[in-house]
Amino acid sequence: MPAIHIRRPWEMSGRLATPESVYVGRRRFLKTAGLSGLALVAGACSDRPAAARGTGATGQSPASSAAAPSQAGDRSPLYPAARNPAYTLDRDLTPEPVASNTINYYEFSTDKSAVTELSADLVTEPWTVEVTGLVKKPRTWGVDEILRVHSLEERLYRHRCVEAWAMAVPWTGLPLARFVAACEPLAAARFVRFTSFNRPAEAVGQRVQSWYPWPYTEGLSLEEATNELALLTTGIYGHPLPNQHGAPLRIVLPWKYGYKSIKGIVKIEFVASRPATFWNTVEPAEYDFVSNVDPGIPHPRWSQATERLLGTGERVPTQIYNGYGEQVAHLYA
Ligand SMILES: Nc1nc2c(c(=O)[nH]1)N[C@H]1C(S)=C(S)[C@@H](COP(=O)(O)O)O[C@H]1N2
Ligand SMILES: [Mo]
Repeated sequence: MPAIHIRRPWEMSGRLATPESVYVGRRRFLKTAGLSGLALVAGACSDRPAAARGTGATGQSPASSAAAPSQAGDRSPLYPAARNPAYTLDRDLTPEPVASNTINYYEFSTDKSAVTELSADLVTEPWTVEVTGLVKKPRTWGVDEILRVHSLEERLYRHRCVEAWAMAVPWTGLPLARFVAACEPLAAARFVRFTSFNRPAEAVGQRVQSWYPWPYTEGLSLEEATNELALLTTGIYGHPLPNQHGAPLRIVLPWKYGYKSIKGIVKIEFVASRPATFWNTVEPAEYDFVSNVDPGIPHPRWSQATERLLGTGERVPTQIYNGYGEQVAHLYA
């Protein structure tokens, strides 16, 4: 760490996690650390109503230093957000250049190393998310409005793709549970359905792979969506999401295979019955609705017993629920 930077308690990295200076780059880290100091001051005298700031589904106040952006498009002062120390890792963080250039995002390409370049021109500002279905508060939200109402936090999570590669990443977002609570689902709502953008003009993978059932959709039970781990995500590595990681809004579900963590969300719908999903529609025998990480259930075409860490290539045993059983096992008892 640079000697002049004194770490605040919320910046402490998880056990064995790589310091921020490694993944952000020293100069940019110093810059963002400075901005974060300003954000702390601004946050303290923010004009957001206290009620609107939210206390989190668990009743704990979110550990965040983030201030509200002053206008649409002004998102970067929110980063880096305060790290929630509850989520620690048993492995090093994946270096950002590795994580950001090995990407599944079929709207752009099935070539993991091509997605970053091909997604660069997706227009993400302005961006709205329609909340609809069985809720008391249906409405269309601008992403910047969401960020004005809800404060952000950073979490270090393991990520496990169904293809048996894995990484560990610092995400920035807000508990999906808090967003869901603000929508006030009706008693009849039992599932949440998420839909990604459908813009073949901007997404070459949607143009040339017309056999896929675009747009990409995913779904969760309401209990899963309101589990503490489910993160409505707007940032990664201490800055807003780049397009390849699902800008400006995605979810992250660290106990499930990566394809459940849908990117580029434009619609969140509360429904009574289990919705169809993209991969389950394409290949139902290989990708089920629940898709929890489970080393004991092989994919029909390969074992899930171990995973390969991006960057080092090291093979490590896969853990049930990707190591998050404490938080989620009760959902499947
Ligand atoms: N809309 C959309 N979301 C998606 C995908 C996709 O193709 N389209 N791929 C999924 C898969 S398989 C994985 S592993 C992760 C990878 O992206 P990440 O590295 O940004 O998490 O995104 C998931 N979300
Ligand atoms: Mo994946």
